[in-house]
Amino acid sequence: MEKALSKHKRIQPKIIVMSKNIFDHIQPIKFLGRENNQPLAFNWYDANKVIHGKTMRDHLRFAVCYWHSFNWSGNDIFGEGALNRPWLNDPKSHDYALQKLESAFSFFEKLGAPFFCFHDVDIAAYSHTVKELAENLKKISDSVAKKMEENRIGLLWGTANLFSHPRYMAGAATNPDPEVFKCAAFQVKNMLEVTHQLQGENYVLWGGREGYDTLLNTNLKQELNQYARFLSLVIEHKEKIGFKGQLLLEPKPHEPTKHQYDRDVATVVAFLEKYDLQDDIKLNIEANHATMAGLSFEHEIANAFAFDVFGSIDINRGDPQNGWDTDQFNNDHQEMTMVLKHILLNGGFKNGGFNFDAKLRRQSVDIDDLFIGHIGGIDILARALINAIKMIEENFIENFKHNRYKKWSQDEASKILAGEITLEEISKNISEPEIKSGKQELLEKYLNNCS
Ligand code: XLS
Ligand code: NI
Ligand code: NI
Repeated sequence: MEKALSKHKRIQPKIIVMSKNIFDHIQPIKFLGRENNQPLAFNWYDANKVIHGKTMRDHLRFAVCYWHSFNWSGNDIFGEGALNRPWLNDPKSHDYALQKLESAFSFFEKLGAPFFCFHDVDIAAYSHTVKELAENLKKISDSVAKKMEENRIGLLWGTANLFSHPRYMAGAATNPDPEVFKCAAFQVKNMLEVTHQLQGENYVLWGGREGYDTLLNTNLKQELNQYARFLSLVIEHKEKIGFKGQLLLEPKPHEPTKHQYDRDVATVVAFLEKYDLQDDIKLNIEANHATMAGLSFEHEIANAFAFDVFGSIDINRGDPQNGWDTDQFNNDHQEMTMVLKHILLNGGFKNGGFNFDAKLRRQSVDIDDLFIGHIGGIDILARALINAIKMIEENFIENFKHNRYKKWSQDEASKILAGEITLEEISKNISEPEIKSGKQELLEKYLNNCS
């Protein structure tokens, strides 16, 4: 994500009183079917339609994120704010935080979002000290709870921003200075408690600056030990307060640091195992982070299921022409079909869902654009869901895979897998195997026809 609060770049026209929310003129978004070409309507996502035993809403469990949609002014490293987000004129004001809340919930409701996600600093009035941030967060949390109840919107996950403030420039839990570790611990304690109060389904710990810029000044092993200790403290506190949600780490290979410790699914699995954290922490997998790591999004999902660490998804995409976290709205229904297939075959989301960690382009200055971006992304998910269910029901690919591995469930091979046969015994009964086609082109042809 872009840094949530870089107040110096945010130059907006001053609007002193905001009596209405900025989405007042938008009607609730409806499903109008595939032939309709109105921009403010769903073509594929029919929330209450039951397919494969559940409504589309319950399959996808999508969430809108606060930071990109309501906390980002459209600034980038070369340019100032360009988007109309009036409440960002005075980030320190509690009233403006309330106005942001009003507009955000109006957006969620009109879009029909069942969930949202936020960082502590996204929702509370800006403060430079952690103590004041804690007060501001406390001050607004009841209003958030009230809005959630009124609009029947759930919290997919909460998280603490441990990367924007300069105190975190050398990491939060992995900082050489224990005072920074303590500030981070304080922030996570508070945000975990607020997430609990709001009945969040998960709590995310994205390792914002847990990594290094150069090994010249970094004790990598010491930092990993600190990180693991930090996570253990969070697990203990979660149990103490009785929070039933799932803790999630979010892999990312680099940005903002040149190397992030939670590089990818495999790296995080090794870390969790080494520090014996694997029973308490699962993963929030982000599409754009997977591709930044040189892996496909589907690979990261499949790997997470293989290692039993799948939790939730941050849905977005990068741009193949550059290597950074552009966080664009997802637009590849074929890739998403494969992802949905993995999720469905593994029993669907439990606590997780699809969080739109996606943002508009800086030139998308119309208020409608925020709706259109989300509608497009949700439609891709719905289309992929329909395709994946079709593929599962037709059973062509799964049946092919089943046959490809079926000898492993028979006789001698099943005993090899069960550990009942030694290398010597295997060696006594050898014959040359039959050479068989992997049928990749056939399977690709099938996938093309399905999606
Ligand atoms: C940044 C991450 C961030 C997390 C939440 O790249 O995706 O947005 O999801 O802290
Ligand atoms: Ni990201
Ligand atoms: Ni993310």
